[in-house]
Amino acid sequence: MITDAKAVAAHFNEQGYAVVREVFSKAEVAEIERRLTDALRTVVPTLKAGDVYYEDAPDKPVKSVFRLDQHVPYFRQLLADERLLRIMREIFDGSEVMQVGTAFFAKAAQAGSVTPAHQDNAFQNLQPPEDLVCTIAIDESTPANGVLTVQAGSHRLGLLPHRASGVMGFSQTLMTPVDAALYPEVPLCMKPGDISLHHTNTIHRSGPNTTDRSRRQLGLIYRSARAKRDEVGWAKYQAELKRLHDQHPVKA
Ligand SMILES: O=C(O)CCC(=O)C(=O)O
Repeated sequence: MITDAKAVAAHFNEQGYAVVREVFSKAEVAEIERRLTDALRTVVPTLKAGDVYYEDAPDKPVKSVFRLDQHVPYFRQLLADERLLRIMREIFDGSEVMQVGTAFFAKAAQAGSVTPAHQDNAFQNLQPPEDLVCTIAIDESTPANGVLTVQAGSHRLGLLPHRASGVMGFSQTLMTPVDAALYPEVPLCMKPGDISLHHTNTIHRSGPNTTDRSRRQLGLIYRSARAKRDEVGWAKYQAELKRLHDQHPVKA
């Protein structure tokens, strides 16, 4: 239960991340899981490159799916969950909260691949950087199945230089690693129904899934209405994305 949205916002503002336990009940997680399974069967096969990515493994399991909320009303409703919006209003302190969209990360059993270290703002190009991902755990996450790992306090560094990663679905990675002694790595180990939040400038990464069980997480992206896109940075990122997609067909 979220009892204190102010405390969550204070931790988030200080550390660039927060974890809140048991926000969604078992029944709610089962419903999210059912809707995802449904969408993976009906919607995902129709999606264009850039909205879905597959792992480079023999059976090509789904790696990530973006903007499902534009296809399935259930996911739009999930973005409007009042428990989550209460936290967002505290974090974005007085600004209108934009419900931007969803990002599903499947991290399939034995096939889920590495997410290179990055700041989401290298993709989003927002100023001020008032944007975050609220991640709902569908499966338990552990170091062995590729837990999402953040560097505490790194959101205060601003947007750092990135380079092309060559990784489909995460086309940008940090140019230079940031000292983990100064900005300690925190694995956001979660149980189904827990949520985590990370700031758009918080450095994060995840390892491969070496286990027999998936590590599915559904990200919900929220933004303050104050955040505006830097169109030059955005155009540069879009060009890099196009180059990557031209080189790799959807199920490559
Ligand atoms: O699930 C992952 O490994 C990466 C997730 C991520 O990069 C994000 O939510 O911004």
